Amino acid sequence: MTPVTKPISPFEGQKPGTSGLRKKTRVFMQPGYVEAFVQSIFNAIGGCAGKTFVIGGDGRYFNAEAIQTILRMAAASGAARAIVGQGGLLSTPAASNLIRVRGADGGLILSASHNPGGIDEDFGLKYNISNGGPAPEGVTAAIFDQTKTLREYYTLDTDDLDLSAIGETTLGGMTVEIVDPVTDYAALMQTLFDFDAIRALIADGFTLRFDAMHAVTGPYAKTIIEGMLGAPEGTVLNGVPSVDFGKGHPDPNPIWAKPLVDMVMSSDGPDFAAASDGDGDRNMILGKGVYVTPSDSLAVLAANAPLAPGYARGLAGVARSMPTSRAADRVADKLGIGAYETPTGWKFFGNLLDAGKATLCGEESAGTGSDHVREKDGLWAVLLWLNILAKRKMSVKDILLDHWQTYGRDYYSRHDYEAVDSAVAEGIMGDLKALADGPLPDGIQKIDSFSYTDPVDGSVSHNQGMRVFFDDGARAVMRLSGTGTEGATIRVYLERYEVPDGDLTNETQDALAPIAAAVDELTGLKERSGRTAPDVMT
Ligand code: VG1
Ligand code: CO
Repeated sequence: MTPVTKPISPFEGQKPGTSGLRKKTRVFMQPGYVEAFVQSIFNAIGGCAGKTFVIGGDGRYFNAEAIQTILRMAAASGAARAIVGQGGLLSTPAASNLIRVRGADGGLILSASHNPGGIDEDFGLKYNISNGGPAPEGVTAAIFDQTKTLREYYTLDTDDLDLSAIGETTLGGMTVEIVDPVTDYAALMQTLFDFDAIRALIADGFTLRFDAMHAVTGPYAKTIIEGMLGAPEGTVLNGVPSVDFGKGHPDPNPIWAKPLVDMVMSSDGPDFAAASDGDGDRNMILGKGVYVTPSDSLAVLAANAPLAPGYARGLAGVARSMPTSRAADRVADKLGIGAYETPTGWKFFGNLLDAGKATLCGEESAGTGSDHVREKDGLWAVLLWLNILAKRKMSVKDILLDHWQTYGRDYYSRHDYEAVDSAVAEGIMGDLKALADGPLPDGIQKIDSFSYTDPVDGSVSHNQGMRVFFDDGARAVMRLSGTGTEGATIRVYLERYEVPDGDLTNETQDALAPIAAAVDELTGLKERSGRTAPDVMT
């Protein structure tokens, strides 16, 4: 079968954001759009000859079609092997794992993660490198450069492959290997956690629910939680992946997973509940009567990780994205290990993990992970929590309270203003930046724009969010989302520290109201964006 060369004109705006290229599904469905981006990836990485790629996605609308296109193009460009999740499904952490265990050269992951799916919703595509992690900025910049000058792409004129049957087949000169998406991932989890202890906890009457939100983690959670750990059938909710995620937002936060939150807040609710997002890399943790903020979850996991066999030797360091609360730093400080602050987006953790500087990483956006893969990992976080609960034999609420009594509490919340006019949002951010040079209003100690120098390769990333430090130690951060597909989303991150013997059980929004008001006064956020309140508070 001979490869065919087809002419193509560049598409505007194929610039990868925080996590790959995300656009409306109909944008991706334009003739040649996927081809242009995929060829740009292949060109940017120096071609495909002899390479092995892992390919899979979260199962959203257009997932299967995009995979067929990628397979034809990879084969036409001389790739040796494509490892594809059965039915085109692979969670993001499972794809990361497969790249690593199979020694693949890279991976193409089809997902818009927590964004809704469907023909009128969102689609996404990102490239991961051979360490299993998202392409770093140098690579995404090279891909974007290619998209601007692309003139042709290579493909085969063939029928679609059947992705439903496990086994090997060929496409041109490329071997296509369809694998069970769960097997290798489940085996990895078994090496990290004390499955016997968790199984005993559940057998002892501990109750839990896992909401897969109609997204990719359903099959993973069923195999691991209901199968290997023996939780009763029905423990996994919304466990069958659907192309439009049941018309919901597959975003595991108290807004979009409200039914689960309501369940654990009721008197006859389960002891533990969790949810994950479209592509399975995010997690939300709940205990009876309590929501654990992602920032607190990272800190609690860091303090307790050695209770799990995979981390028994202790942690090398902990890394968090800049907007994530400083709770994890307090744990690192006490343990005498490194604490790292990176820009938003998992790609910035890759070097720290590869260099063995950080063992655990986390983001306030419900992302936690470790050096077991190079992506955040929703189910991994759930299993680590279960392992800790099985060992400590305390409720989630008591573990959290005990943590605050030891380290103090970082009251934390993120307020999102969605689909704001882009020019207005840019104006708000620009004006805040101009304020940084002072004179500063009363009560504010410093305003700066966060820049990051990677401690491993020295690369520098500027403009990663505005930070406002208040005299009393509180902090607010503002940045624009890099994953949205409509207008601009302004994210405002608020935090305030309370000492261990202080008032640890305030209502979060009450505790942060003065900081939210100060941000509004400083930026004119509400008036300028035309909102009276945030669209989402997590
Ligand atoms: C958001 C989160 C960020 C996360 C990214 C990808 O980015 O804030 O922490 O890494 O989504 O997560 P932004 O630029 O919209 O703030 V996922 O699970 O959507 O791939
Ligand atoms: Co995700």
